[in-house]
Amino acid sequence: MKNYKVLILFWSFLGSSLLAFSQATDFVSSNYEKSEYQIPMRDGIKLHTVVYTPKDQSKKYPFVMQRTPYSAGPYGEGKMKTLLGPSEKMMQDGYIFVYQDVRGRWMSEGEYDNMRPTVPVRKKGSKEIDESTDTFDSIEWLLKNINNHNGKFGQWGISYPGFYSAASLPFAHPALKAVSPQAPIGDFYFDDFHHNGAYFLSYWVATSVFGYQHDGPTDKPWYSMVNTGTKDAYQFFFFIVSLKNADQYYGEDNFFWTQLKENPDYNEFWQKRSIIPHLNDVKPAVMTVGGWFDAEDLYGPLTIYKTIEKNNPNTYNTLVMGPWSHGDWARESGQQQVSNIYFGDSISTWYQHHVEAEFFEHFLKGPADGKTNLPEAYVFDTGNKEWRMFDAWPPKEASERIYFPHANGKLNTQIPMGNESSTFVSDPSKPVPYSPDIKFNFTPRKYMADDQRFAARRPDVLVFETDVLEEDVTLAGEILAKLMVSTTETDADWIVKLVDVFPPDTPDHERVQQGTHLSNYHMMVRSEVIRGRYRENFSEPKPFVSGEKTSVPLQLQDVMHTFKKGHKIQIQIQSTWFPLIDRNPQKYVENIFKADDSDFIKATHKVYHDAENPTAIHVQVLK
Ligand code: PG9
Repeated sequence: MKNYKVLILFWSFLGSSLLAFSQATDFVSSNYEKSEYQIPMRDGIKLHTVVYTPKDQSKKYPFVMQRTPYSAGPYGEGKMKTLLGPSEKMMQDGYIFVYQDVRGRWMSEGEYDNMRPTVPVRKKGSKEIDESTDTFDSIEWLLKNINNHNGKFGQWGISYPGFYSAASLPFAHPALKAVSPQAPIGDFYFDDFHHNGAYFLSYWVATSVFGYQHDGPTDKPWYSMVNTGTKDAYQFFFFIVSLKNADQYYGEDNFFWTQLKENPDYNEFWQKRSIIPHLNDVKPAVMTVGGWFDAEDLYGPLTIYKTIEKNNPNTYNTLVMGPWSHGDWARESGQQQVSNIYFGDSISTWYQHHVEAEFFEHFLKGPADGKTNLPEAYVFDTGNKEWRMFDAWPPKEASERIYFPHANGKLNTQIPMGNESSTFVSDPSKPVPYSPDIKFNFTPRKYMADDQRFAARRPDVLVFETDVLEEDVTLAGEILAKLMVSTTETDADWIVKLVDVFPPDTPDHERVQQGTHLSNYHMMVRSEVIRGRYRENFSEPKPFVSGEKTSVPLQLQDVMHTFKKGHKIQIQIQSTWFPLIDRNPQKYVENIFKADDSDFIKATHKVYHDAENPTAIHVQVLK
């Protein structure tokens, strides 16, 4: 009987999906015309640009553009996208939607450069290019060559397209009025491929996509993914041991793999690729969007928003942070859920209609006076599961609180007495998994709210937790872990996790994954790593002195989370996180990408809880 039911469910799902697909395609082809252009940039390189214009020519429309490395296709006569723009709502509202292959990708000419550096100064008549000049030249051409527009441009994009949106802000074209960088990459040393100097091994397969130059405009992929031969990433990378053994998969022709290996420190190569230093004199209105459980780009949205706010006090600049994984806000699954945590129904649709569409409507079709009905910060409390509105982010009304881990496993606001410490053996040959699941993904995702009991019960993960809370505790804003540590060796990674421990009587909902329950669930709220050699300076690595008590400050990304009465606040500290990140040999070597297998050694680490200079977790609390 059960199989019969599954079969009915499958066919009805398939039927409704096909219906939705055909309705969407029908809507686009019934209401929009598509045309394709090779737009010349100031240096002569042509960028392939696909333009969808409303058939109803009774009114003039603004443009809304996306620049992407992931293809502006489908290409060719009569082949249409099924969805135009950030949402169905905006597709139905009517805009001229523009999709462009960025330089060096797909049907565009030129050479690709990951996170292409922004040219810091504009010299009149110069042929120097960057993503901002390519956007400027494209807007200039489209204004002149596309009919029936109202002279205003918007831009949006998620992830890499989010970076291209943010990269359009320096020296923006005057017609560019509204930009929404969504999960934008801010800096590849703190987003995606690295966090604080630790290489994200979980991005290794993606090096194929961004590591090869195409031979010229093409509508077919020019790269291929590595066949790893297994669905178990932990197994695959475990047997690779040192990253130099991965060279068998990526040769010299993978320019990005070479760049990653040759630039382990935060040097000029990465610094000049960050968009953060260029967010001055921003003229367009900006609405930055991100997800609290975005495993790919969380540094980007928060840092871009804060930097624009700091450098451009008179610019319309707002932030939306929802209960989302990477890009969830662009799709509606009905029930918004990350890992096993359910946040509510139709949250993405509500955002698309009442936030995103409002922003673009106001600045591209409306009064554009900044008097939107939107707050400075629309932020979802992932514990109370409700939206909050603030007139600043982080909220001015939050105050600092310091939690101290103690040798007895407690976490509280009492400064430790005495000279105690917690000790564990960190063994690269038995690294702590970053997830309880067996998988091999293109990029990490689900772990951001996974149950952390699998780790808490290991001897190489230190666990500190409060007593059961007698009242709600709301964390809102930045978190700084001031670790006081030592190691018997000369290098170490430090991972800190902030965990919400649910009460034992928490009931399951029907979509909890097999093998766990919400009873006593250890929900990951926030986590972060620092490669210890960069504790003083990301550009100047420094070994540890064996046995010497050392300060390691670790900034975790912001949170908005209420730990409810009856829950516990838990901190976990560990030194391996595999294969989310690569393994630290724990013996200091010049470049970990080139370590020998024999360099990987066990180490005994200490975390200090002494009165003089204790390990401390600084949080911001909303009363
Ligand atoms: N930030 C995402 C990513 C960049 C590079 C490699 C893999 C993923 C993204 O653009 O989706």
